[in-house]
Parts: sequence; structure tokens; C-alpha cells
Amino acid sequence: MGKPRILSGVQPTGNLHLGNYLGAVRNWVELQSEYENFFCVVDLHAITVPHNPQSLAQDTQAVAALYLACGVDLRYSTIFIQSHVAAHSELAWLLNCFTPLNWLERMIQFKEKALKQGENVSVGLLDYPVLMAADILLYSADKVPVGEDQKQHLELTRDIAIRVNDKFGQPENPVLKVPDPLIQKAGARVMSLADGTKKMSKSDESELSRINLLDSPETIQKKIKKCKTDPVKGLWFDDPERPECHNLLTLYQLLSGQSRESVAAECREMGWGQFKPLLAETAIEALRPIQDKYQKIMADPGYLQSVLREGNHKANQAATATLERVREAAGFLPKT
Ligand code: ATP
Ligand code: LTN
Repeated sequence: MGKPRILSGVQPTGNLHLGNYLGAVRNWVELQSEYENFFCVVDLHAITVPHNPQSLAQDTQAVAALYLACGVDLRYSTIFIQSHVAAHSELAWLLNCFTPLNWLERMIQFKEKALKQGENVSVGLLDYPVLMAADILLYSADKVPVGEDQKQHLELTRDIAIRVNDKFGQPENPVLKVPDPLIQKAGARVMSLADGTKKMSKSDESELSRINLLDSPETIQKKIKKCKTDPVKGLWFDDPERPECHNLLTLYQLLSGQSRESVAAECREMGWGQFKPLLAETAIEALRPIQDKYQKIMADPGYLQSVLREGNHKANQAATATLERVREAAGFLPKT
């Protein structure tokens, strides 16, 4: 028996921020030696809302480089680009035909994103979770480490897998592996710096709402200086009246690597004037090694290209095997 499998991905819709890092990528890195991991840059998902063709390729490369810079280790993990493995689109089509429309209409992320798009909602935006299910099911992933916002999509993925197994498999010989989400408690929902009740997101129009992994020390200082707080003195976790306070303390806890108890004790008497510079310094120091590594990787495009070539090869092998199994179970004429 090999190691259990992990699959996860991030959209190249812009710069990765602390939410993506603390909610997802950092957990991938922590877990990776216990699993066989596939990490993809989900470029097909990035075009479900209007995108810029001038920056898609560059953003895709940057996200792949950031995976490496954050510590994804090629001894344990495969990094690849979703659109370079055609099986993702192909399985998504098959799953589309086995997924009831009303399962998709219920998705919270669809409803939220559709509202923002107005008249411009694409079929792809509605279909987004089916493509995500294809990403996961192709690799027979046991676990999918994501932030809290993806929980509903993971439940849908499970429902789709169970439905395909019921329709086309036998109980002792399922067609698809039913995956489990892996959502860590701390960091699963990093909130916006401008509003502690909204999640930090790449698509928020305000740059001040998020800290990007590649922000300069000056930018980080400025963003933290300007972030929303409250007039209360003393800082503590879990106060529903103080969402910003909880969020900023959590960021400090995760970025400093301390326990929650020690942060609670250290900050109990602090005012914002003392805490903000401390958080800014901690964020700058935590991101420095990632930024240094990123610059080195980007200075050698041949290296990144070879990582992706190798990754695409491995991913293609794993994905094609599953696609063939589904085709066969659904009764397609085998390819000659
Ligand atoms: P967009 O705004 O373009 O939808 P996003 O910032 O939500 O993008 P994704 O690419 O959709 O980022 O998410 C990649 C991973 O990061 C997912 O596992 C997701 O759950 C996680 N993630 C995104 N935002 C946060 C957040 N604020 N807190 C914790 N995890 C997050
Ligand atoms: N929808 C995810 C990105 C994503 C993903 C995946 C995550 C696409 N395919 C497969 C985990 C596994 C998001 O974070 N918005």
C-alpha cells in the first residue's frame, strides 16, 4: 500500500494572499511528507469570471513558483497546471451529465460570485464545482486540504462520486474514491483587513483588504497601519463584537508560530498602537524567506519549466487511468 493521496489547487486569479497561504498552502507543506501529493494551478477555474488574457500565463507561472517558494517539496509532491492535463476537462464533461442542475444552483460561492457579475454570469461559473470535483476525483484523492469556504464544494464532490458509484459501480468495486475535506481550525477563514466579517479574497477590489505573499515590507507596514480596528483597549480572541481583533490576533498567532494561549497572554493588555507594529514585523519576517526563494526561482525560468514538465507527465499518468475507468464504467467504446 502506498501513501494516501492529497490533491489541492489555487486559482491564478492574482497574487496569493495570507488567506490562501494560511488556509491552504501552508497546510499542504506541513502534511506533505505523510502523503503522495498533487498540487495544481487551476487555470481553467480562473476563466470562470472575466479574465485578462495578457496576464493569465504569467499569473499561472507565479502561482506555481509560489508553491515551491512556500516549501512544496518535489520529493513528496507533484506540481502541475490543470489545463495541461486534458483529462480534467474531459472528466468534467462526463460528470456534468451525471450531476443534477439543482445541486449547482445551491452553491453559495456561485450565488455570491454571480451577484457580482450581474448580467455576465457564464455557464462555467455555475459549472465550477463540477470541474473541481473532476480535479479531485481524477487523482483518487483521500484528503483535500482547503480553506473553510470550499467545504460545500467538497460535499458536492463527495455526492457526485457517490452518485457515479451508485449508477455505474459495484459496492465492492467503486468507480471513484470518495474524498474527505481537510480543514484546519486556525487559518481556515482569514478575514479582510478592511472588514473582519468578510473573507480575505483575491477578487476584493481594495488592495488594502489583503496582504499578498509578495508585498514589500513597506506595503505590509502600510496595510497593517490602515487596517480596521476598534476603540477598545486590550486584545482577546473569540469576541463576536470584535471580529477584527480576533482576525488580527489569529494572524499574529499563525505567523509567529506561537500557541494561542501564549498570544492571548502576551496581548491581553496591549493597545492597537503597540500591537500593529508587532504584527507588521512578524508578517514581514514570516514572508521574507518565501519572497527570497520566489525571486531565486523566477530568476531561473528553465528550472520552473522542467518542474512543470515533469509534473504534467506524472499528473497525466495518474489522471488518465481514472478517466479510462469512468469511461469504461459508463459504457463508452474503448479507444483503439
Ligand atoms: P478569488 O477571490 O479569486 O475567488 P480566493 O482568494 O478565494 O480567490 P482561491 O484560489 O479561490 O482564492 O482559493 C485557494 C485556496 O485558498 C482554497 O483552499 C481556499 O479555501 C483558500 N482560501 C481562500 N481565501 C481564504 C481565506 N480568506 N482564508 C482561508 N483560506 C482561504
Ligand atoms: N475552488 C477552489 C480551487 C480549486 C480546488 C480544486 C481546491 C479548484 N480545484 C481541487 C482543491 C481541490 C478554490 O479554492 N476556490
